[in-house]
Amino acid sequence: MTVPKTLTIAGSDTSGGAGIQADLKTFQEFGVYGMTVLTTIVAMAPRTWDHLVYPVALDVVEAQLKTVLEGIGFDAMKTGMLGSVEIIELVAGYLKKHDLKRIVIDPVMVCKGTDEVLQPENTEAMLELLIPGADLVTPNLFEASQLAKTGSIRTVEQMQEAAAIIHERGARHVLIKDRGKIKEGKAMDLLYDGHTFEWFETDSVNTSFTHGAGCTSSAAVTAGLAQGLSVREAVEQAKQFITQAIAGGFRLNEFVGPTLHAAHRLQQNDLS
Ligand code: PXL
Repeated sequence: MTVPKTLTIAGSDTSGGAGIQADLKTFQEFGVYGMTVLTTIVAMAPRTWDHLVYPVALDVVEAQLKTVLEGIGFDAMKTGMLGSVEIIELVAGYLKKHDLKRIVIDPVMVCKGTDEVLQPENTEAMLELLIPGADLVTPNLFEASQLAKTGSIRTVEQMQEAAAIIHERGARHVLIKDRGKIKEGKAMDLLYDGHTFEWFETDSVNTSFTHGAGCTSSAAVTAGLAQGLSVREAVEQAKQFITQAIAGGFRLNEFVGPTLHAAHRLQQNDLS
């Protein structure tokens, strides 16, 4: 039996719901083998939940990249929080050098709850260095508005316009994800391949326990690509998975509630 191999190049979310933890849990749920290159460690102040972000030293990131890219290989990979322009440059250099395929770029800019980009220079570096080689870019509405340099996105037409602009920057597919802002009560995701706008629509689950949803959804698409699905098929499979994970979202403490990665295999009774 050949086991599909996936890689995530991302940050560690100490609280376990997002980042590399979400990616590995998701890979496991799909039965694919997960590997990691850790770029940043995020800890939280216990009384305020202010995020403390510690980038991993560049030579340590490089040693990890070499381990996987030169020592093992993969069937599909994704990026998450990359932490600094230097890390983005390093990762982009390795992806190019090895002519890698099935690359998902999740353009993480902030953690949930804030609409302020911590490091705007990272957005520019992602646009220049990572988007052009991506098979799929998976921004939420906010990240899409930053990448496309549009104002805030509120309508179906604005979502399509942003997808087209990001596609122009060199991504082969763009998946923009929304929950409730475009159409009340709906989670509307838009996939654009340069020719067709395709909508994936579900009822929006009424919960604020969605921490890590973006990471989980892009990891689910990555797992599908590693299994040999097309981008479209992988997006469809991931949409079902993330909808269930959000439905199983739970309170971790007074500040945060993550999605439940195992939700798709649990009965409704187990979740309530
Ligand atoms: O959800 C965005 C995100 C991504 N990666 C890491 C994070 C977070 C938010 O907390 O900590 C490592």
